[in-house]
Amino acid sequence: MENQAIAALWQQVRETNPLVHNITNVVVTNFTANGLLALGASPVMAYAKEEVADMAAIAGALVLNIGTLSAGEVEAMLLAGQSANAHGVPVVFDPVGAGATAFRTDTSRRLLREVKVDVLRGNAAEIAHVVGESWTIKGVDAGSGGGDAVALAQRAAQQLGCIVVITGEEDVATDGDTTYVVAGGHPILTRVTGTGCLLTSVIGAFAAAARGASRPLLEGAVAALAGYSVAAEQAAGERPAPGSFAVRFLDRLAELSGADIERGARVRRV
Ligand code: ATP
Ligand code: TZP
Ligand code: MG
Ligand code: MG
Repeated sequence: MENQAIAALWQQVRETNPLVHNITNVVVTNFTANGLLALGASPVMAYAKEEVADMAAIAGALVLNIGTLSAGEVEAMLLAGQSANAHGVPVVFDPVGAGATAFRTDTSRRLLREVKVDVLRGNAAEIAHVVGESWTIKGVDAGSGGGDAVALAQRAAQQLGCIVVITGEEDVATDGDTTYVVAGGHPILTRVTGTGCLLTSVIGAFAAAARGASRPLLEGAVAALAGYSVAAEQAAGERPAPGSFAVRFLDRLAELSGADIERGARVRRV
């Protein structure tokens, strides 16, 4: 995928201002809404089972995130997901902490069984546990499992029949057939909570934009990863610290130009 096509999708998000319906966790709600607004998307958080089907039906994308899940929220996610499926709205899923507890692992598998998920995004440990493989995990953080993230993503995509994105020092995005690796970003991202969750919602915005532009969803996911990494590098600067980085990162998401992406995006097909 060429950097020019990535820049065009960033432009598409800003021009089309897609509505992204998030059912996400209490830790990252505000950061996610601000990140999507900075990007040029339109966030909405709606959780009540009385309304989630209606909201998902009119959204450009639905993002499900089990970071602080409860039984009632899982019920709402199933209703929202099934409504999104019925209306052709792309669904992006972040299985936060899958593998850390049985409830998270079982819920992730149930959502993937009962909702047609278009893009699954997590760290390597989460994705491994969703598909029944092992990887060390510590709470909602990936741990230092080691292993081949590209091969894991490809196996998961083939098993689940969806696009799988595994993030870390380098990010992988694959539909099980075509695979991209995105380099860049900055380790400071791991010291600000919600940077993974926001990325999942940003992938939601790009899924909506890709669909609107009749581009493959895989390209949307890759464009999200690549621009996000460039924005993080710019925000980190010389001596990054978590608090000021979080603020500067929102600014860079808002101001990232097509030229920045064409110069800075580091995507390779493997
Ligand atoms: P974890 O809980 O393991 O931190 P996460 O859900 O927060 O996972 P990350 O894997 O941290 O998600 O990904 C969030 C963003 O941080 C992505 O853009 C990813 O590329 C970036 N990132 C993570 N680790 C690094 C690193 N060591 N160097 C550069 N970028 C990184
Ligand atoms: N606990 C439950 S959800 C959550 C924490 C700390 C946020 C995780 O965010 P991310 O983006 O996966 O780092
Ligand atoms: Mg992280
Ligand atoms: Mg996460």
